[in-house]
Amino acid sequence: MPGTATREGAPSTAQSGQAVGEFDVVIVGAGFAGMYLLHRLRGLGLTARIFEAATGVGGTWYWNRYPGARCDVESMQYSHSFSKELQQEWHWSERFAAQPEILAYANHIADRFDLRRDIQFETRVTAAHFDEKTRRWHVTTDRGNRVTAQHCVMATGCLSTARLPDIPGRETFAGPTYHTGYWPHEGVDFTGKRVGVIGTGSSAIQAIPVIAAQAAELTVFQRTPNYSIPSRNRPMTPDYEGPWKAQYDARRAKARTMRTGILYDATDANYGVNDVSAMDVSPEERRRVYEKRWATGGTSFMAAFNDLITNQASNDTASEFVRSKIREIVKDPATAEILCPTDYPIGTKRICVDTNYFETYNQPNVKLVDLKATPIEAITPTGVKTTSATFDFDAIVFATGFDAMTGALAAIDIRGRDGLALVDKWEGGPQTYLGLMSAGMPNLFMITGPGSPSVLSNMIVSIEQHVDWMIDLIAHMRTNGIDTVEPTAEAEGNWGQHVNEAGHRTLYVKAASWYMGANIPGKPRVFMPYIGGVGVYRQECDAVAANGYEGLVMTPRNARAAVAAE
Ligand code: N01
Repeated sequence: MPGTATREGAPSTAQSGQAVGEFDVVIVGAGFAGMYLLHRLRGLGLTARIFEAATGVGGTWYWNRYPGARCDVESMQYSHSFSKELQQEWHWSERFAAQPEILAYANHIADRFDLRRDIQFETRVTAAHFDEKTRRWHVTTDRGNRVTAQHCVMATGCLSTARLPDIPGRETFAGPTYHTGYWPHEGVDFTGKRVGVIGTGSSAIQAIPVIAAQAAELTVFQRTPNYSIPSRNRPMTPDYEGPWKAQYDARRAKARTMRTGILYDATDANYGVNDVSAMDVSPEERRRVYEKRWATGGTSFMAAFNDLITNQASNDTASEFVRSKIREIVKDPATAEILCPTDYPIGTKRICVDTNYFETYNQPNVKLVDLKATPIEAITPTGVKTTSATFDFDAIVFATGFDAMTGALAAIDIRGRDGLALVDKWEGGPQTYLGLMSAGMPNLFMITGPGSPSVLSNMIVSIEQHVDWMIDLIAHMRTNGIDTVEPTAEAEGNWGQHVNEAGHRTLYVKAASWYMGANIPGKPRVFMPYIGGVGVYRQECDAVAANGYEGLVMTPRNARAAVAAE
């Protein structure tokens, strides 16, 4: 795919022990979603095989090894709840764990639950075709595997297809280039180097302070400034960890009912969500609330009032507060102004969380280039040329994001009934039922797919909910002799409308964000995730199941014999 980065590190020879034959379920991806699904499928006594492109487990945490990478959901909550022993035994060393610790956790899960024997690494699934006669998926890989399965599950992640921008001359740069999403495993030493970073999203905002601490000179190329809140990360203490572990079941249960699947403050009566409009309090009270949230740190800033994402006037107060903080922190007024976002509401592009991001621009070795004023013309063998200057670098870092939510699915040749290609069906934007299935694609599931809360939520909470729901459905099919399941076109259309209407009731649609597909030229502008909230969404999924899997068509096994005999 043009403009898509290639992943490094995959060996050119096929590994031994390739999967052949038949499985109940083929899973694509060995991140948290694929691994938990495999574990649950074994519990049902089903055979499953994961194909994973990487050399190890961990998904996004395997690939995103850039300096400063860490999660902005607290580790006590960005972790699995399905095993009481696991959640009691595992110790997180910080409030927000860094990438190596999260990857170690993923590896621990693979070992603890003996998952590796059913995972084939270094193998990319290239195609999945539904065979109408046998009602099985035929899955092929770049290692020459040809396997069949009753079910095929895309556990491919929402932010797994990295994107390199189509800047003229990109290939001509003589020095090394890196993408944050495919960072070399051995790390990169920028000591004494002149480094250019292109992009200022969440990844860049985490990486820039760390790179600036090493590099001789760092130049940041910013097209759109971002709102960022300090993380206030700190070491885990027994005082914090103890109550969480003692009350894990109750707290996890509560988190599942929240809009984002997160308890911002587990000890607060309202769990850190201030159920008051920003317009219903005085300017002094608003400032007090924002100051407190700023001091607390993290994404709970967006829960400071209950209408920041729906009411422009309320949002304006939060946006202005963050701009005032940027102006306070950044000493050079001109640089501060360039760093202040002004043309979209706070939170409508993914809110960023940082450690010393704005402070970094006070360092003498750090420069900011405003691409709105002076766009990049080209990348040259020696660096970057904008409309007003040339910059020489020893290395360039692309922090330019992902083909989000649909990119990983579009990279696989997925064909359902009558050869229907998923990419053709989704030409105008993704169409799903509950973000879990798509009409015309029997027995094909997505975990945290478009149309589900996914990227607007604590991903592990959403992954567990999707997998648990899917497992119940597969068990129901087995018990009742059902061969295939797929949504009706009507149910899918209604769900799509519901997702769209929910998005348009918010300010999210005002930003040119990757939520809207706006970062990929030519991608349809559709608000892809479901903003209804994790708690509401769970109720909706549970109601579908309770109503006999409303909206899904189930074909019994005996109908298969009839088709085969035709
Ligand atoms: O990617 P992004 P990301 N010339 O798409 C710029 C999650 N995440 O990897 O906004 C110049 O946000 C682009 O500019 P613009 C999180 O969900 C989580 O940073 O298009 N610049 C933008 O500044 C996050 O949202 C965590 O104008 C170009 C940047 O590149 C998601 O991953 C940490 C350009 C891309 O930002 C993606 O974040 C990290 C061009 N041609 C990531 N093309 C945590 O949990 C693009 N840009 C903390």
